[in-house]
Amino acid sequence: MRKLVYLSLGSNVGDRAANLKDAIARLTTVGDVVSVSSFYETEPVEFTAQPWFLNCAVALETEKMPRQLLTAILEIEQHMGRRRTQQKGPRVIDIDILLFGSSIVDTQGLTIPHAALHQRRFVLEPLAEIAPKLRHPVFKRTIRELRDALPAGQAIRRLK
Ligand code: PH2
Ligand code: MG
Ligand code: MG
Repeated sequence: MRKLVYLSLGSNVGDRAANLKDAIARLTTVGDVVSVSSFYETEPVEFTAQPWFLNCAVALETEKMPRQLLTAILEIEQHMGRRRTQQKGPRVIDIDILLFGSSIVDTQGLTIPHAALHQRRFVLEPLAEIAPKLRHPVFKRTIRELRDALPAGQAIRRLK
């Protein structure tokens, strides 16, 4: 069964835009990339002593099950040179599963919807660009509503 999945991509090491584009190209081996948001320059959150990120959101249609998708994504991160050193620290590429159809998954190493999605402007702003009316299956709020409910802060700038 084909599912519509939403991903968040981020990079803050090397040529960030080239890294996002490379990851998007590699995702075409996992499914059909049906939309890509603008790229956004974003202030680092949670672990703040690191360079600013470039983030975007991607909609992907895939036959894969959540675990298989996670495995494919981790492989792409590996092949692009991601080395897990410091948690939430600088990275060439990070690909996170935000939403997987309307599925709710909570298992070791995989939580869908992404546990921090509703708190992060660097996720909600790009996602609201490509899927404003999409509804969060747990909070029952649309992505636009979640974006509008964020407290002030978390600087973000949309690139052309
Ligand atoms: N990713 C994190 C932690 N902080 N901040 C921004 N702006 N963008 C990110 O992609 C990001 C972050 C952990 O994955
Ligand atoms: Mg992440
Ligand atoms: Mg990740």
